[in-house]
Amino acid sequence: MNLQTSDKSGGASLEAIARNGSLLRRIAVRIPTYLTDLRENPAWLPMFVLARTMPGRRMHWLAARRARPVDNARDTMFTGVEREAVVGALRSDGLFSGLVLPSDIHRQIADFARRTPCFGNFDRRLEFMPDEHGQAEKRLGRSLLSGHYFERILDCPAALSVQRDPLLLDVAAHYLGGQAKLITTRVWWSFPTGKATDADKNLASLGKYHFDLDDWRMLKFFFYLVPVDAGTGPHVYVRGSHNRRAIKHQLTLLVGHPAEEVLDVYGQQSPVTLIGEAGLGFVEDPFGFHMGTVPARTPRLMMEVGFGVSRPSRRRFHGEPVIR
Ligand SMILES: O=C(O)CCC(=O)C(=O)O
Repeated sequence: MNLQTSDKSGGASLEAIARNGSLLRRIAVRIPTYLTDLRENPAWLPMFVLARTMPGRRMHWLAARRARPVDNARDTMFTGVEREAVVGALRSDGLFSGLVLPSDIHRQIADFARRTPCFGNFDRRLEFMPDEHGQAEKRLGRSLLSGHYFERILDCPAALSVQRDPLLLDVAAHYLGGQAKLITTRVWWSFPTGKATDADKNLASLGKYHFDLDDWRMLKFFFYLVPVDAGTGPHVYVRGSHNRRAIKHQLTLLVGHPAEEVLDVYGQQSPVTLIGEAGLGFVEDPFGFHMGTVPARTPRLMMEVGFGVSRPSRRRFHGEPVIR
C-alpha cells in the first residue's frame, strides 16, 4: 500500500492526501467486520492475510484432496458438457462460459422471481415487487440497485435442481479438490438506477474490478435468467488474473481496484464481457478480477451457486442461504 503524500515538486499534494484519506477510510470501515470474522472463526485470520498472496495460495492448493467419482454424474441437466473441458478452461483462464440452462428451468426460476418480493440493497427492510422497482424507489426514498431473494429462493424447485446438479459439484471437486462443498445459492436482480452511491455499488459488487477473498479456494457458477446485452449490466471477468498476480495486488488490503490499474497489469485484451441469452451459464475462479456492471437500460436477473473448501463465515453473506 502506498501512503506517500508528496507530489513531484516535493510539496504535499492535496489530491494525494484526499486519495489516501479515502483509502484509509475504506479500510477503517471494514475493521469491525474483520473483528467479527475473527471472533466467529479464528482460522479466518491466516486465510485473510495469506490467501491474497500467490505463495500462500499455492501452499494451500497442495492440500487439495483427490476428487471422488460422482455416482450420478450422468443425471446432469448440462448435457454435452465435458467436466475435463470445464476444469481445463478454469485452470488456464479462470473462466468457462459454455453452460446453458434448459429453457424450462430458467423460465421457472424467472417466473418465481417475478411473482416474489425481493429485498433491496441486501436490506430486509427494503422489500418490494421487482416490477414495482420505480415506485419502490420513490416510496422508500432511495435508489435500489439490487433485489435479493435470500432464503426465499429455496421455495423454487427449479433453483434447487440447479444447485443440486451433479456436474456443478463434480467440476468444483476436480478444480478445488475433494474438500469442495456447496456454500451458497443466490438469485438477485440488478436494476438500472441513476442514483446509486459508490457504497451501494461496492456492496452489490458492481462497477469495480475486485477479487473475492472469502475462502482459500472458491468457485462460482453464474446463470443469466433474462437475456443480457451491453445495457443489462453484463458480468466481466479478467481472464488469467486468477493465477498471475502483480505484487501490488497481493500486498493490498483492498479487494477492489480501478479498471486502468487492473488492465495495465493483466492486459487490455484480458477482460471477457459475458453477454448472452437467458440460460447462459459460466463458471469462474473468483480470485481472478471480475465485476458486475450497473445495468444502463434493463434489469438483470442472475443466479449464483458458490463452492468453497472451508467452513463459511455466516457474516460474509447477506441473508442468502449458507450451506454448512
Ligand atoms: O453481479 C455480478 O455480476 C458480480 C457478482 C460478483 O462480483 C460476486 O459475486 O463476487
